[in-house]
Amino acid sequence: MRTLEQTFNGKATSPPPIWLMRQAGRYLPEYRAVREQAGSFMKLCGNPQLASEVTLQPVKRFGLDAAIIFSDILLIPHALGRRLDFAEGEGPRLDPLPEDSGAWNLVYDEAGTAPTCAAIKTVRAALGNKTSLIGFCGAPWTVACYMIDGKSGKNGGFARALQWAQEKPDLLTALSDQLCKASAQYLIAQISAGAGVLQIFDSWAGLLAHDEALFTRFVTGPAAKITAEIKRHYPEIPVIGFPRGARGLYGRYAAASGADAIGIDSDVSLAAARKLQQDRPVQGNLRPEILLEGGGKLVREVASIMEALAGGPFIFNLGHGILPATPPDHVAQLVDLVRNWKA
Ligand code: 1CP
Repeated sequence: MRTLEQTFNGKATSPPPIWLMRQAGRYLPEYRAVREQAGSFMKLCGNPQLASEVTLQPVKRFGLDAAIIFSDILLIPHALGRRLDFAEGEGPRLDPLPEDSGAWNLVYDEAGTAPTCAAIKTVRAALGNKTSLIGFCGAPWTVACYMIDGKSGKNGGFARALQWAQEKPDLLTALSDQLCKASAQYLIAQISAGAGVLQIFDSWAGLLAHDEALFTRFVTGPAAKITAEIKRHYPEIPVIGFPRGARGLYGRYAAASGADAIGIDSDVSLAAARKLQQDRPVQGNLRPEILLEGGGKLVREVASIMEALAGGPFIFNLGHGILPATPPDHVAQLVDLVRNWKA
C-alpha cells in the first residue's frame, strides 16, 4: 500500500510521508521552462501532456511520496462559464459576480476540466506503485471569494465576499450550493481518472473564523456536503480538509467536515496539532518562510515538528504553498531531514 494512503489507517508510519503544497511551480527551473513552452498558465493547465510533465517534476527531483495534479482551484469557476485570466505577475482576475443570482447561469461544462482528468490518467500511469496521486479542488467559500471580488488583495481582501456572508447569506448559500455540486462532480471525475487521495483547499477559511455561525455555514457545512457526496461514490478514498487560518475552530472543522485528515497551517501550535491528531491524521505545518531561509532554523523546526507529530498518523507538509523564491536545494534537504529523522 502507498505510504500516504497507509497514514489514513490511523497509524504512524516511519518515516511519515512527505509532499509539499505547490510542489510544482515557479521555484523549479524545469517548471519555468515548460511554463514558457506552454505560453500561459491557463494553456499549461489545459494541456494534459505538459500538465502531467510538471506534475511529475518535483516527484522525480525529490522522491516525494505524492504527486498533486497540476491545475488550479479557479478552473471550476471557469468551467462554470466565468471569464478567468492570470495577468502576468498579478494573479487571477475574474469578472465579479453580480448580486442578481438570476443572471448567474452557472452551468458546469466538463470540457473545462477534462484536460486535468486526462493529465491524471497519464500521471497515474507514470508514477511508481508507491507514490500517491492527489486530486483537489478549492472549497466553495475560497472559490466564492475569487468569484465575488474578482481578485485577491492584501491578506486576501475579499471585502465583497465577506459582505455577502454577513449581509446576504442566502445569496452566498445559493452560490455555495452550486459550487458544492460542481466540486463534488469534479472530484469524482478525478477519482475515476486515477486520483487516490483528495484535498479540499479552503485557503481563505480564516476570514470567517471570527464568527462560528458563519464558519459553520460556509466552511464546515460545504466541506461536509462535498465529502458526503464523494463517500457515497467512493467510500475508500481519503479526503484531506485544509481550512487555512481556522484558528480555534480547527477542532470543529475536524469533527464535522467529514474530512479523513486535517491540513494545518503554520499558526497552529504543535500542542493543538497533537490534540487534533488524537482523532485523525494531521498534515502540515512547516512555515514556508523557514524552508525559503534554510540553514539551522530549518533543521530545528523540522525536528520539533517531527518530535511532536511523527509518533502518530502524520503527513509532513508546509503550512501553506512553497514560496517562488525557495531554493530547490532546501527542498531536497527537507526531504532528507524527514526521512532520516530519529526520535
Ligand atoms: O506559473 C504561474 O505563474 C502561475 C502560478 C500558479 C501555480 C503554479 C497558480 C496561479 N496556480 C498554480 C498551481 C496550483 N494552484 C496548484 C498545483 C499543484 C501544486 O500544489 O503543485 C494548486 C494545488 C493550486 C491551488 C490554488 N490556487 C489555491 C489554493 C492553495 C493556496 O495556495 O492557497 C489558490 C488560492 C489558488 C489561486 C491562485 N492561482 C494562482 C495564484 C497565483 C493564486 C493565488 C492568488 C492569490 O494570492 O490570491
